[in-house]
Amino acid sequence: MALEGVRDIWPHGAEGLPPGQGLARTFPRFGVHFTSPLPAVAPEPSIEVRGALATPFELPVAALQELPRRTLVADFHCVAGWSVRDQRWEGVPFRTLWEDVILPQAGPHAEITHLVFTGLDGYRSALTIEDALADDVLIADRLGGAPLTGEHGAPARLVSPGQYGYMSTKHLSRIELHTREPARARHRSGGRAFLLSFVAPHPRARVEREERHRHLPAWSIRFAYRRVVLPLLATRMRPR
Ligand SMILES: Nc1nc2c(c(=O)[nH]1)N[C@H]1C(S)=C(S)[C@@H](COP(=O)(O)O)O[C@H]1N2
Ligand SMILES: [Mo]
Repeated sequence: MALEGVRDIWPHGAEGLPPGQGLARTFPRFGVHFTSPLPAVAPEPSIEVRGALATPFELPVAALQELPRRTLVADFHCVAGWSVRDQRWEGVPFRTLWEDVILPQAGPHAEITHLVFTGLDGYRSALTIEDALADDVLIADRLGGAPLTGEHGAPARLVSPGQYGYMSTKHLSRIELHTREPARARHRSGGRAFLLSFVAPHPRARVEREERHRHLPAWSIRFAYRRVVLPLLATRMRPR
């Protein structure tokens, strides 16, 4: 089912979507792992917190249940041009995790400017601290009223709906604190990853500003995605 949804994203239903986006019929599993199996999840998974902090620690994913939680309904936008509307995520606002859990363990440290979020599959995204602390950024463990499925990032994922989907690391296993922009913070370029790494992603990736890529103007890449990348993926992404 993965690719069914993005095969015909354009142009129906695009009214009111951000610039350059089309509506996907279903919320696909998408990313640099098109044909990879889902990463194995430990029976009691946890998220490592590392980098520029006094005491690195592990946060059990189960602990998300004990923190102040929030439900967030938001559209989700992939830089390749598909969007889905009104996804209902549940989890802990990242800002709550930051203020209540991470900062108390951080001790004296230089100013944090970036956070790197790594997934069990090795995927990485780097957010500026400003973007990570935005109102609508969540560490989500539920979607649509049910626990997060493997397709959408079990056991927990970052969700930053104001940014293109590549910032929203699935299968979250590590959060790193950085005091400057990390050099190699984006998707790992494995053999299968080239489709998403052939152009440098934008460091902010704000959807409303159409910040798709660091160097290329958005319009130049829309066409390539719609005519080349998505159709290619549609034939390569197999139903599981
Ligand atoms: N761990 C991990 N997270 C990831 C990806 C990935 O390949 N691995 N792909 C990203 C991209 S490009 C997008 S658009 C969204 C897609 O989320 P979905 O699979 O829930 O639709 O996940 C993002 N997070
Ligand atoms: Mo994406």
